Amino acid sequence: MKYAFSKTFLALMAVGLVTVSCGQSENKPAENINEAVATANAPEEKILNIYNWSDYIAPDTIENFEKETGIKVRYDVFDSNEILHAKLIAKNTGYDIVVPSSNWAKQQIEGGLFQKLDKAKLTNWKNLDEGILKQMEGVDPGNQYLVDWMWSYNTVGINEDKVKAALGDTPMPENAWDLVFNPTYTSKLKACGITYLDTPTDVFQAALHYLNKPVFTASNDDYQAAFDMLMKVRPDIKKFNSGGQIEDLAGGNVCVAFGWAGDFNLARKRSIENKSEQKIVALVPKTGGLIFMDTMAIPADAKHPNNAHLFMNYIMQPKVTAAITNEVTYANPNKAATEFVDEEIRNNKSIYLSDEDIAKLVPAGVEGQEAKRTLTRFYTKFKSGV
Ligand code: N2P
Repeated sequence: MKYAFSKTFLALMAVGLVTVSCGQSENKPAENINEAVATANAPEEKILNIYNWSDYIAPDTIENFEKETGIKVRYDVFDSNEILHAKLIAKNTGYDIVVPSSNWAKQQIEGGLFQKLDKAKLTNWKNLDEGILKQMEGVDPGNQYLVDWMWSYNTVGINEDKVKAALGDTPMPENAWDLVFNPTYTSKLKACGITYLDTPTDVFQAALHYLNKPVFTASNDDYQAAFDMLMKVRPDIKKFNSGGQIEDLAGGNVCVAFGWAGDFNLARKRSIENKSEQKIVALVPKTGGLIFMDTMAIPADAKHPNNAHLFMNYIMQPKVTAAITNEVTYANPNKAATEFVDEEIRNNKSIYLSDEDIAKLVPAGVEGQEAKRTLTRFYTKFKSGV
């Protein structure tokens, strides 16, 4: 694969994603036709409230949008799907755009938490990669609710020099996941600092993958096995922290992380910018990582849906999306943006993966509610370490 998703990748994304009809309830009909027309045409106040992942945008993305449109943006950030999901189900988030990962978005669509996109307002839709759109139908039939933001995968990131020094005579493992899940390695790496994402689902998905078990399982025994394995490395883990990994790696505070590949590349970039020059690398495990795709959606009760559409359409401009990729080192789903992506990023094989590596990624799936409760219970015990 060069600059867009390959067929292999797209086929993978589809596996495990069951097409379902959406459960969005219809809005209460307007009393009469005049009222309906007035509502549709009512000018919105020039405000837009966005809730996105931390470190996921270029410095001038919002500023340029505000200049172009006169719309004032409030931009808040979060670090886990769990946090966003809890807000969405409580309703009245106050946000007009949120950015869940696609597997979480599937459940949110089914739960009626989003409103349909008005494609007539999204004139830049044509720039999106057709293949991705097709695969997104696995979570969003007819591409009615979601617009891709960026994609990457969960994996292991290292500070190469510090890890080699901490391992001493022990060679690097064949399987990169050993660095965070095998006590032979973690006991040595403990000295330079191991950090994990602080989300129950991400940690258990990766642990199940390492154990060659189904990643999106309903089996209590599977979660128990993952928990037992995780408890063996628990004493060696220094931190549970999602959004802070970039800074921790770039500052040399930790040497190994279980986290997002994009953030590891960004940590390397930041360490070059701040002249600490840490050799931070996103490893592409031979056994594969776990793919994610983060998507923009408009909450059902958003107060500024028209402004939300304007923002989505603005983001879908090739240069705007490319500038985000160039800043945050995540691959984007905009085909027309590729020519504006820095060559160094386009050629980075841990950002734009090879076909072979893509074929090894674990496709996004969804745990049932009961399974989520089980793994969250196990996670809490694991994190507390008792
Ligand atoms: C960007 C975080 C990516 C989020 N800093 C993982 N879904």
